Amino acid sequence: MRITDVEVLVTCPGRNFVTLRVRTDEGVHGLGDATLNGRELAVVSYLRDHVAPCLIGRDPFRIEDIWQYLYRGAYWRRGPVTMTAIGAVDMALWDIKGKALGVPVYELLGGASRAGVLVYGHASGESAGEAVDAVGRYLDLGYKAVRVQAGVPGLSGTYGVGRGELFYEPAGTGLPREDVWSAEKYLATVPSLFARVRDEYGDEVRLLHDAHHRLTPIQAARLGRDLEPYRLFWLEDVAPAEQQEAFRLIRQHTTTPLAVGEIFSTIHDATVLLREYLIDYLRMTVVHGGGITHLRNAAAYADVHQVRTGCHGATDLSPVAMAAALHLDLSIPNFGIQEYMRHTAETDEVFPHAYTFSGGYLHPGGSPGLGVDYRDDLAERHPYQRAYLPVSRLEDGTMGNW
Ligand code: KDG
Ligand code: MG
Repeated sequence: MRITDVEVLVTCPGRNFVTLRVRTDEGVHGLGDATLNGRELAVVSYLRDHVAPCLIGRDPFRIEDIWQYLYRGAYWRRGPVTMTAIGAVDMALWDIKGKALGVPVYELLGGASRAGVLVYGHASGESAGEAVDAVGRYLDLGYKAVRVQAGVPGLSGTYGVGRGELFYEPAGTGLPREDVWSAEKYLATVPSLFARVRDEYGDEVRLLHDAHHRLTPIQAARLGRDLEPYRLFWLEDVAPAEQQEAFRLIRQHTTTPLAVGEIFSTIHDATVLLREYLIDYLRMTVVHGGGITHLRNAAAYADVHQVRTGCHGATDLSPVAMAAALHLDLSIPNFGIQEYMRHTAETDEVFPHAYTFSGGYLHPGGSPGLGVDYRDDLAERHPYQRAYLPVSRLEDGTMGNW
């Protein structure tokens, strides 16, 4: 089998997605997600101008060799644009191999290690009361784990607070929106939010929270300690993820489990965190972390350090990346949890998929390959629209971390 064509497809069914389609001389094609939120067209060019010409004529079954060729061969390694592009190619090749052999990708990865993939949903509200009510709606849908975020009084546009009942979409069209941030105001509200959620729903539901890289190490340590009575499943990105050494201080102060890694592009971003047992969950994902091939290696390295996976699964990861994550989640020994931010109906129509949700678990389904299609006819109705994540300023106007 040979690769004959590589297409980079851009569509905006409610938000932008970049999809790679790799075609072969035997009529089998594979899909990969190449979406990098707010920097989509950089990956389009990387793939179209620099990667696609190198793939034509290659054997798509040689997944590992092509991964190494793209990673080692570029000389310029790592970084989100490079690793998203490699990730998209890698997903598409696993998809082709599964389809050609007539098996779902998880069978190629060693088979199912569990019956389903535990997921968490996103409950949020402008006020703590609204967020508490939103948790109830997720529990009614069968979720066993819920991330909880609430607006902070006095601050506009707090991270994680969604529109509508089930959807959260931080990216907006046009230039970046500017939000206002105060760690002091935030820290004063989070513990009481979780006290209310535990009071209302008891101890069984797994609760998660994302601080989105905004605290200093000592603020992060304090938040972790203040949340201990509410036994969180995890506290995510409690300090900027690239400051691995900062987690030494945080870890000394709190037993709240920590999750980091959605912005990591290779395992080299997490070596201190893992080797020194500073985190409990690794959030790297297939699309921004070099595909199934690299994430499988990263998960194995995490497993050696008793760290479980908790793959990023926000709306900016297309259903193709979600499916790829689910095949990996189902197969690896140290799976922890999968983020599942639901896509809108418009998005799901462009990407019909075999994965299904039931009773708090997702399953990738039994279709050969990844189990996701791409409807060109619908995708073409939604052309790319410039969109960005917001940026964040402190109350005095200084730039902060979004
Ligand atoms: O593109 C960035 C979003 O995916 C990110 O802000 C969402 O932090 C996030 C999460 O945990 O889903
Ligand atoms: Mg996050």
